Amino acid sequence: MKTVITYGTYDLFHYGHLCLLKRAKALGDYLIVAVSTDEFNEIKHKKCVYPYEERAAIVKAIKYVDEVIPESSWDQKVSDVLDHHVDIFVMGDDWRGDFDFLGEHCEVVYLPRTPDISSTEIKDDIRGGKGII
Ligand code: C2G
Repeated sequence: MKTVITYGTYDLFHYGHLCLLKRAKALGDYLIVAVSTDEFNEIKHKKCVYPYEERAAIVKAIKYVDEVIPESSWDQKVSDVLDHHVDIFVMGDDWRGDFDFLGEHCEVVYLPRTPDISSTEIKDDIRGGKGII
């Protein structure tokens, strides 16, 4: 059984997230998604609309996802890969190169981002550019 892991904020779940998770699952048999906690998002300077519990529940409901774990620090990836016997680490290619260090523990795959969609753009669209949210 091939285990795949990926990490993300997954706020305002959108088609780009879905495409990433679908392709990540297609690389193996079991997909773990580490969803960043609200506290970790503070560190990432990412302001979320949905709290962790809701972001994690939405990701867990996606049929490609087998397990959701919290991502609470930048430094947990090596132990996650070892603890969960991960074979493949996957991220969108906006992260290309950032996680190559994991290559000594598992395969590292960067997948092309889905163009023209992001949680930030969705927020801007809803705001209509007025920044009211
Ligand atoms: N993604 C994508 N296409 C988009 C938007 C996002 O393929 N149009 C991918 C990202 O590359 C990432 C995943 O979807 O692999 C989740 O994206 P975010 O929720 O924006 O994750 P991010 O805030 O980049 O957090 O330790 C890693 C971080 O937790 C990643």
